[in-house]
Amino acid sequence: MDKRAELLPSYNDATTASTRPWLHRRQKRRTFRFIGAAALTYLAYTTLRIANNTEPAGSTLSIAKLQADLDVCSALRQHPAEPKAARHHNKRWIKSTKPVLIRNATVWTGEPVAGTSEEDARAGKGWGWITSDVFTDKGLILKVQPEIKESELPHGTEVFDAKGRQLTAGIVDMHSHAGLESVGNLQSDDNEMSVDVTPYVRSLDAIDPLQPEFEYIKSGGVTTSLFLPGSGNNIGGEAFVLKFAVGPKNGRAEISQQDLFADPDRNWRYLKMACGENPKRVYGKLGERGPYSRLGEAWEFRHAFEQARAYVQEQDDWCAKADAVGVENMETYLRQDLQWETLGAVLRGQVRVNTHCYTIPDLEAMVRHTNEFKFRVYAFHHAHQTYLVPEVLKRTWGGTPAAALFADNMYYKVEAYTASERAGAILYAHNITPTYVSDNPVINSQHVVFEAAKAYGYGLPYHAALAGVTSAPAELLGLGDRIGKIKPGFDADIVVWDSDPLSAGATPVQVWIDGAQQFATPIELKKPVAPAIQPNGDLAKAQTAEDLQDTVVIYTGISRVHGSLLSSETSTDREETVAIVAGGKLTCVGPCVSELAELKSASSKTTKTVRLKNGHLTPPLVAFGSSLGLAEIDAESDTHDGPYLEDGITFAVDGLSFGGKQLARAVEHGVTRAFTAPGTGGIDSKGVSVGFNTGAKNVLEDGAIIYPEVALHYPLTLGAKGGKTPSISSAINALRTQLLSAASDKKDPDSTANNTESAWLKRVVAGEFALVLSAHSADTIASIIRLKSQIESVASQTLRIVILGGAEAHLVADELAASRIAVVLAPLLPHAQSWDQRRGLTGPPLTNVSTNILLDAGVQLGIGVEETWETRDLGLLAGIAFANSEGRLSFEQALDLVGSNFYSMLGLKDVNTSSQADWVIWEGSPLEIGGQVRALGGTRTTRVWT
Ligand SMILES: *[C@@H]1O[C@H](CO)[C@@H](O)[C@H](O)[C@H]1NC(C)=O
Ligand SMILES: *[C@@H]1O[C@H](CO)[C@@H](O)[C@H](O)[C@H]1NC(C)=O
Ligand SMILES: *[C@@H]1O[C@H](CO)[C@@H](O)[C@H](O)[C@H]1NC(C)=O
Ligand SMILES: CC(=O)N[C@H]1CO[C@H](CO)[C@@H](O)[C@@H]1O
Repeated sequence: MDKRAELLPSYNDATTASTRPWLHRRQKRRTFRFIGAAALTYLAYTTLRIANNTEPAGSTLSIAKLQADLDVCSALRQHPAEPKAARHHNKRWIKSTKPVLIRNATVWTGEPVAGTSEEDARAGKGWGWITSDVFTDKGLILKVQPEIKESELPHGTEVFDAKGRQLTAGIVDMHSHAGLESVGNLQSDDNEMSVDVTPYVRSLDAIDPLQPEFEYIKSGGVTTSLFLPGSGNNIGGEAFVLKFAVGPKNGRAEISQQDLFADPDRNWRYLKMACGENPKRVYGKLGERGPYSRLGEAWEFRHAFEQARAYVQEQDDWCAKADAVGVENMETYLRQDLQWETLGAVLRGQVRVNTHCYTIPDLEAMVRHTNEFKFRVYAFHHAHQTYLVPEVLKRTWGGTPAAALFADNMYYKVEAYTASERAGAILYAHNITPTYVSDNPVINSQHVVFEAAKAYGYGLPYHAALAGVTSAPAELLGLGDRIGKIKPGFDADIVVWDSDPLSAGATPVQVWIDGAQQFATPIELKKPVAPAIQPNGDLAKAQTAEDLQDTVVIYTGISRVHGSLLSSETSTDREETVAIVAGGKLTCVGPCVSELAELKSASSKTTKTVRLKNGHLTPPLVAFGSSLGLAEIDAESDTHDGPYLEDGITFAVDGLSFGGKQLARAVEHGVTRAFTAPGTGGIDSKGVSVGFNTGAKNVLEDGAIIYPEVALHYPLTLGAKGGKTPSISSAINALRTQLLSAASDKKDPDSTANNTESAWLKRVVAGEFALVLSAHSADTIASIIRLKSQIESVASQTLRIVILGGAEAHLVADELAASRIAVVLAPLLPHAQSWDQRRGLTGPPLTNVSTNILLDAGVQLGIGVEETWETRDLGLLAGIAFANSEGRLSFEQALDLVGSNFYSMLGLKDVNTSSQADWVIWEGSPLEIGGQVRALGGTRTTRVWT
C-alpha cells in the first residue's frame, strides 16, 4: 500500500463523501490481491511441507505482512505524474456551489496567444489582457470566451459583472508559514527544534485553520500556498499545498485541515530544507553538537542522505528478491523506518524539495549534494545570491531550480546583505524562473502580489512577474495543469481586481476558490475602472549614477511638479514643463523659454538633455522611525550603534554612521532625509532623534545634519515591558511621573544639565519639542490621550505628541483628532504581528482602510518605516494610501505622508522650502510601480542617473 496514504488520513471528498468509489476500488483491489496471494502461498507451503517435511525459510513470518510489504514495493516504484487528464469535476468542489458566469472581465489567461513560439513568449511577445467572460461549474473553469450567452448556461447560474476589471487566476504563494503561528505571535509551531535533521515531521500536524490570517491572506487574492516548516533545521520536514477555502463559509460541515488539500489525491509530496546561518545558530553547541559551521551542515545533509540511500537500496534489494523468489520465501520483512521514509521518497523522485539557501557557498554545496545523491531541488528560497551564480544553479541534478525571492526585503542579515532588487530580472535573463513569495509572516502573504509588482518595477518583464505569483509557482508545485491559469479545465480559483494586480494598491473585489465565492459582503473601494498596465520594457535598463556638477542638465517631459517646488511664475499650461539643473541646483522649473534660449546661445556651457516619459518633480521623501543611519545589518549588533539606554537618554546624532548600503538605497529611491531615534531597529526607541541627509559623507559635512534634535522618543509597545517598567501601566506611569515633575519645575534647564532626560522632558512640556511614543494598542493610545490632558492641565501648555506604529489607531480616531495627536503608521498595513496589533485593519475586501478612517476623523498622518528595507518602498506605500483613498488624498497630500507632514507634526521648520531646496526628478510617478529616480540634488547630494 502507498506508504503516504498510510501516514496521512485520506481526503474526505465532499462530492463523493458517502461513497468514495475511488477509495473503495483501491481497497477492494488490494483485498482481492491479498486474499488471492495468501491462498496460493498457503497451497505452495503445504505442498512443500508434505513433500520435504521441512520448514521453509521464513516460515515464522506472517504471510499477510509479507504480502502487504510487497504492495509497498509497488508504491515505492511509483513516480508521480502531474495530473493532466480532463476532469468531470474538481474533487474539492462542494455540490452546493452554483455555476458562475463572470461577465465582462479583462482577463490575464497566464499564457501567450496560441502559436507563440517559446522564444517569443520568453521575450514577452503574445501576452496580453483580453476582454472575456469566464464560466465555472463543478469547481472548474469551463469556458473563457467573450459574450457567453446566459441562455446556454445551466439553470441557476450566478452572474457576476466584472465591469471590465482585471481578472487573474488565484495567487499562489509557494512559501508560507500561515497557520503555524497563532495570531499576535503567541505560539509558534514553525520548527521542530529537537534535532537538526527532522525529515519525518510534517507542517500539516500544526496548521490551525482557525487562524484569522487565513481570511486576510485570501483577501489579497491568495488562493493556494505551500505551507512549509520553518528554516531552523537543515532538514525541516514535509510541507503541504493547501487552499484557503475552509469551513462552513465554504459550504463544508466543519473546519478541518483535511478540507485544505489543494490536490485531494496528494499526488506529490514536498520537503523543506534549509542551509546557512539558521541551523548552525540554532544547533551548534561548542564541543557538544553540530552543526556548528557550514562544514558541519554539509555533513548533516550528506550523512542524512547516506542513510536514506542505504535505506532505499535495502528496500529495492528486498523488493527485487521478493519478485524473484516469491514473497512467501522472504526471510525478513521489508524494512520501513519512518525516520528515513521521507528522504527515501526524495531519492525516489516522489517529493519536491524546496531549500532555503542564500549564499554562494550554500547554493554550491547544495548543488553538490544533489549530484552526489541524485535528487532534485525545485526551488531555492531566500535565494538572494542566486543572481550571481546562474551557471552553478544549472548544474543542479535533475533540472535547474527556480529562485523563490522577495522583491526588495534584504540586508536584514549577513546572508541577505549581497542582494539585488534586480535579481529576478537577471535570473530571468539567464533562463531561470523567479517566483515571489511572502515567507508569511515575514511579509504578509496577503500582499505577495506586491512583491511581483515591485519585481516588475525593478526590470523583470511584466508577464514573468505576474507568472511569478501564479503559473510559475503552480508548475513548481506539480500543479501547473490545474492552478495558476485561467483556462478551461483548471480549478476555478479566480480573482477580480479593482486595478491592475501589478499596480500600487491593487485590491481584490472578489475571490473564488473551486468556483465558490469567498466574500459574502466584500468591502469594495470606489475606484474608477482603469486599463491594465502597458508593460514598460525600459524598466529593464540599468541606470548608472553620474555626478554631473559641471554640466547643465535639461529635463524635458515633466508632467507633474509638487507645489512646494513650483515658483510663482511657473505656468504649467500649454507649454511643456522642463527642469533645468545646474551645479546641483534647480535653476528653472516651467516652460523656461528664456533660460533655454540663453543656454542655446552660450555655447561655452556643456549641456545635456534628458527626455523623460511622465516626469515628476518632488521634494525628497523622509524616512521616519527606522534605524537608518544607526544600523546597517539588522541581525548584526556590530553594525549597530547599539541599544537605547533604559535609564537616561542618548542622542542619535552621536551614533550616526554613513556610507552603508542602506543609505545608498535610500538615496536611490528619493529618500534623502531620515529622522532616526536611538535604538536597534523596529519602531521602539528612546532618546533624541536626529534629522539628517542620507547622502552625506559624514556628520561634519556641510548640510549633513538637518536637525541635530528632532524629538524625544519613548517606547510604549509590548517592547516597553522590561527592566524598571515590567508592565505597560508602569511604563505609562513612569512617563507621567517624569512629565509632571518637569511641568512643575519651571526653571530653565541649566547648561551643565542640558543633555539630561529631565532637561529634555522640560523642553517637551514647554512645547519646544515633540514627544514621539511608539504604540499599537488602541488602549495604550487611549492612555496616552489621557496622559496628555493630565500633563497639559498642570503645564498649561499644549504638548506635541506623535504616535509611531498605530496599528489600532483607527479605533480611537476621533479621540486622537480631538486631542490633536498625530499618527505615523508603521507599518502602513498591519497584520497582527504582535498581540497589540491584532485589531489592525488588513483592508478590503475584508475590512475598511485604516488611513481613510483616520483621515475622515481629521488625524494628521504620516507613513513611517518599521524595518529599514522598507525605506525603498516609501513612495509606493504613499501610492497605496493614495490609490485606496477614494479621493480623500490628492497626489501632493499622498506624497506629504512621507514628506512635509513630518515637519508639521513635529513642529519643525522645513529648513529648505525655497526653490533652493532638495528636489527629486522621477521618470514615472513616485507613487506608482516603475517610478524611478533620475536625478536629485539641493542641499547636499547631487546625483544624476543616465
Ligand atoms: C464592460 O465594462 C466596460 C468598462 O466598465 C464598459 O465600458 C462596457 O460597457 C462593459 N461591456 C459590457 C458588455 O457590459
Ligand atoms: C541646550 O539645548 C538646547 C536645545 O537643543 C540648545 O538650544 C541650547 O543651545 C543648549 N545649551 C547649551 C548650553 O548647550
Ligand atoms: C466601513 O466604513 C464605512 C464608512 O465609514 C462604514 O459605513 C462601514 O460600516 C464600515 N464597514 C466596516 C465593516 O467596518
Ligand atoms: C539647515 C540647512 O541644511 N540649511 C540649508 C538650506 O539650503 C541652503 C541652500 O542650499 C543651504 O545653504 C543650507 O545649509
